[in-house]
Amino acid sequence: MPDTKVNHEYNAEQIQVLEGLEPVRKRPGMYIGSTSKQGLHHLVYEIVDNSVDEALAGFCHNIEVTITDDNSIIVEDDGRGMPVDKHPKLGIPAVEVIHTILHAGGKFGGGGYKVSGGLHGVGASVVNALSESMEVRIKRNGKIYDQKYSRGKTLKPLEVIGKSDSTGTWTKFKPDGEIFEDTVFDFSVLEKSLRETAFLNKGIRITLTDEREEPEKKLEFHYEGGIKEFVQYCNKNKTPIHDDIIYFEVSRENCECEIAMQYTRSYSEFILSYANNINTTEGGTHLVGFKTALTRAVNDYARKNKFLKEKDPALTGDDVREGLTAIISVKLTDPQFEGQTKTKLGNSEIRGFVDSATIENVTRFFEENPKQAKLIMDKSLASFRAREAARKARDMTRRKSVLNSMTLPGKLADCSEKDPALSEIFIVEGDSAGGSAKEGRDRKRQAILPLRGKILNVEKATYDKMLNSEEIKNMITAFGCGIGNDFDESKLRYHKIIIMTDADVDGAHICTLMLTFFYRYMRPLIENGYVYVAQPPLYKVEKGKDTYYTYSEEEQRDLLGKIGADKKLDIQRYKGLGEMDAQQLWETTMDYNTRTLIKVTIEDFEMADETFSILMGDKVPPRRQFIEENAKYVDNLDI
Ligand code: 28F
Repeated sequence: MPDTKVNHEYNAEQIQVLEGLEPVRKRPGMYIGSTSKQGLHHLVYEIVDNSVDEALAGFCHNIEVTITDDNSIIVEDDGRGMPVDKHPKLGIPAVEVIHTILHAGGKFGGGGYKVSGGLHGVGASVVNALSESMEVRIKRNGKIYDQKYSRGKTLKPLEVIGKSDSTGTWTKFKPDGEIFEDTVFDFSVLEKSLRETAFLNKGIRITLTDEREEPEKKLEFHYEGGIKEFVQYCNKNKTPIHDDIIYFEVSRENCECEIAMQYTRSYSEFILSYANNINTTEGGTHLVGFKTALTRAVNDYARKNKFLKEKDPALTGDDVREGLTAIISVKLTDPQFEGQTKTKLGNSEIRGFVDSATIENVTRFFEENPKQAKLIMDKSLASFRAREAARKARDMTRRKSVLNSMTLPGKLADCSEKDPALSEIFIVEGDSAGGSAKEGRDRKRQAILPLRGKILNVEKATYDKMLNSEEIKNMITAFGCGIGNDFDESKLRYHKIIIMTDADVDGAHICTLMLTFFYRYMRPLIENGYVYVAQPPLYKVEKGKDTYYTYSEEEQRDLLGKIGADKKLDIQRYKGLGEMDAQQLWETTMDYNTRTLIKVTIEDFEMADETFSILMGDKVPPRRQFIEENAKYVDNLDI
């Protein structure tokens, strides 16, 4: 008997090969985050990232993404083409290894650094596992190679299907309906992601085509200016306070840092940070390095040039970032992602790297551009002074105990229920509607706070001006949860805050003004789903003794079609809430069993911030265009 013991020990890679892609189909969320729409679109980013890697290596300049009419995706690049030579150990072509073995493609560990990757470059094999069909065509060595797969399985060996004098990789995949409940791609989601990718990788040309449209819709993203143009794009609805976009990039052996920034008249900061093209929404060491260095740079320059006197306290991070739009992008070989959603950069060495890059370059910009530096100093000082004034105003109002007063506003008709989870407050436009709402409501659980006319636009008001607005103070007092840094959700007195305004443009504007206030000073109210918009009826239709209410033009047309216009119809188009009596307002808009409420959610920070800047900022054309495009009532007011 041979005495050699058969070694049944498999190493990790061999286990991976044996397991194939089954683990991916069993727990797709582990690899692409979720199987919702977000996960579906993640498949595209994985494939595009492979082309982006090829571009970052300097071999690919064009990436074309196509949504076909059956919701397949085609991604094509003009890189070198995936390798097709046989894998020494596995005996199959490299392209097949990349598509059928998990974490294959050698993009981990060895070779150049992986500078991109959705959920950190799990790449083509995961997409293959989650697609009912996948095909790759490679132009390389003067030939066109082709291979097809399905649900991670190879359908037939790699074959040559033609000749070509160019190189590149073409991939087509159709997501598996057994994995994804919804396999319809959203053009705007891909548009946003590909535009961002183009900004983050200057010079790359990315096109997105939607063949489901007639004629087909096509967009191209190409930014030689990279993140400088990203800052311009973010500021398109804001007013910069200095001409140049501050830009610098610093490289070191294993990492590079690129930063673009510009101050605007806005009162809020807008900073996006990326690591290897991944949007680090939870921040991390690169963002911390940038923020601390910027605060130091502004304070040092302010003191040195006498913008700050010796005895003045230092400007805070909030002061120096007020109105700042900035893009921080770092690329490194071994990114450590932490946090709830793995979008927080953990590499400690990056903090010092970004800090020194920032202090050096921002200080140099100030010294070389004293006029622009002065504008920035003035902005930060104005923020400091407004904060000081607000602190005094807050102290003063605290003395008057507005912010956490026990005395509720006189105009509030409170409810008797003391459990916030069962209580709701209607913020009603106009005294007459307020009167009907008070009369028609459920006094146990429904409170009414009438608002008189438009409320202050907090997007353009300083803190102390905001605190002087009667309407704003009434809402702060009625809600009981405080604002800004003092916000305490546990003190919220109502778990439904329902905005009830007229179904016309004025009403929409008042609703937006209120949402702006909530977004800027009580953002968790929106983030945690406490804010709703009431849906009053547009029409009342009476036919004989029957009364119907409709809530949209479409519903009205359907109703008229259904009940027919044979007998006399009495149709009333509601111009405002005030035209309804208490009973009608109750049964159409407030009754728990018959009303429709729209929950307000923040779909994503950028979109919300852009929307508020368009609607509430100081540039008129974008606002007019936005309202024209969106004035019709949407099903779910996703801001
Ligand atoms: C539509 C999707 O996937 N493009 C790609 C390349 C090029 C090379 C490559 C890819 C295995 C471990 C290195 C070619 N020649 N588009 C794409 N283009 N992968 S994926 O190599 C993968 C190797 O890492 C390539 C010489 N070196 C690299």
